[in-house]
Parts: sequence; C-alpha cells; structure tokens
Amino acid sequence: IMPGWFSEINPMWPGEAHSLKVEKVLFQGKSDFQNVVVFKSSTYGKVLVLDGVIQLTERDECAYQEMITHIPLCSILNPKKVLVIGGGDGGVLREVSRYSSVEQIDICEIDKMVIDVSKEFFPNMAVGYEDPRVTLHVGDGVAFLKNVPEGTYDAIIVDSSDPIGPAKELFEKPFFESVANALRPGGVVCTQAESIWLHMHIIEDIVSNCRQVFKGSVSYAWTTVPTYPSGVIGFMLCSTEGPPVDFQHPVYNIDEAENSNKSVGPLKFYNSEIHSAAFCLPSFARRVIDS
Ligand code: AAT
Repeated sequence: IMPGWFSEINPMWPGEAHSLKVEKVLFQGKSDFQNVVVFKSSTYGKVLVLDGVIQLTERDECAYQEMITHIPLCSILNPKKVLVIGGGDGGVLREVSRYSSVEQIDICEIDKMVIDVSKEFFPNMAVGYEDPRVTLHVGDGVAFLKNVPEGTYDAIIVDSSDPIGPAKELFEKPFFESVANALRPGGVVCTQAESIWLHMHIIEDIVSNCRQVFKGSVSYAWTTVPTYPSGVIGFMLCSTEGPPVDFQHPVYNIDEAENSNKSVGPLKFYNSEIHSAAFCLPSFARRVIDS
C-alpha cells in the first residue's frame, strides 16, 4: 500500500469500502499464507491488515477481543483449559490471562508472521504471550483440533479471519464437529461470525451447522467495531450437551473480579450489561437466526 488512504476493498462487502488515512507504512511482507501489512493510521493507531482486510486497530481492538473472550468465559464458572484458534496477535490471550481459574491456555495460529509482527508492532496485544500458562502451536487450527483428545477444553475461542483464504474451513461443519469433540460436556465455544448487515447468508449457515452439532445452547451475539466492515461483528456462542449454559446471563462478573494479570490494565469495553445486551438482535436478524 501507498501513503495516502487505505481502502478495504473486498468481494465480501461489494460496493463499499471503509477507508483510513495512512500516516506511515511500517511493515509489508508476504507469508506462506497471506499478505501482511502494518500501517500507522491518523486516527485509529496502528493497523494490522491481512490480504487487504483489517484485522485490528489499536483504538478499537478492545471491543472485539474483550467481547469474543469474556462472553464465553463469563458464561461458565472456573474455566481451566482454554484453546484459542487464530488470534496470532495475542489480544485474545491477553484477555484470557485475566482469569485466575485458568491453568492452561493453548493457541493455534497458522501464520508465524502475524505473531512476529505483533510482537514488534503491537506490544499491547502481544503481551498475551508473556503469560506462563500460554503454549503456542504454529499450524492450521483445523488439523490441530483433529488431534485434541475428547473433552479436553472448557472453552474454545475461534478468533479467525474471514472465510476467504486460510480460515475457510473454520466456518464449515467438520470443523465445528471437532470443536464439539474437543470440549468437555457443558463446555463453550465462541467463534467470529461476521456481520448481520453484510453476511446473513453466512450466519444462517453457521447457525444451522451449529444447531446440528452442538446439543447445548446456540446463540448469536454482536458488537460494534468501527473499523470492521459495516461497523459491527458477531459471534456464534455454542455449548455442548451437559450442564446447561445460558449465554445471555453471565454467571461470572469479570469487571468486579480480581484480575489475575495486573500487567494488562482494566477492561475498556466489556461489562456484564453489554454482555447481555449483545444477544438482543434486530428483528430482521432475529427472524433468520431464531427460526
Ligand atoms: N484478533 C485479531 C482478529 C482477527 S485475526 C485472525 C487470525 O486467524 C489471523 O492471525 C490469521 O492468520 C488466523 N488464521 C486464519 N486461518 C487460520 C487457520 N486455519 N488456523 C489458525 N489460524 C488461522 C480476525 C479478524 C476478523 C476480520 C473481520 N473482517
């Protein structure tokens, strides 16, 4: 990209493109999986772009990383083993590290360049890797999950890019089946589930796959992220058969709780009220998702 403006042009959101003013291009590289760019924007801090798609900005990453992490983890009590798929920047790790109950945090990110770039340019996200409970696996999340013994994890967070490129299979039914297998009874998964404004057809497929695979609860939540396409992004929350999980009513209050990792600072976005509110859907989305 050139100094000037970055526009996020992509067939997944035809006819529109959000733009950010570029102050300086800090990194451009090509990994085995994707093009990796970091630039300093005028108003959103540093920005990570993969294959032309914004993955995060320093200014609004809290809205995404806190919601994708705390909605599932506050819906169960005392999570001990947590798996993150994707999320190579470390932001979700940073959020998981707040829980003192957690004993093991595994992460499987496909692209080592994302991890290296994050450690160089996004220290507030890469701080997640400093937690001694974290084990990093560099590889494909689909293959990783196939080898996880049944019932291993209390929670799995799928912080994945869009279904064009290396994340394609992370939106398909066989992947959800391995997720369900890797969770304990009553365990929870939260996956990045696109925008109600742009991707109702994708969401409809995810919901229908998840209803078949997960015998506990299946719910859709969403949040605002100004630099994601259409300014909103959603999450698919599912639990396996076992102790029932009511995602809309958190059983743990992380904003009042002691923060086991003092180096990451207070929550910026998530609280118990916004957790519950995230499940209120506009009527057009409710018709598709709840039908
Ligand atoms: N937390 C930042 C938000 C992201 S990052 C998504 C990550 O998923 C990327 O680092 C990418 O390399 C990784 N990834 C993609 N495919 C796989 C795979 N098969 N296995 C493991 N990791 C993978 C998401 C931004 C959402 C953007 C919305 N438009």
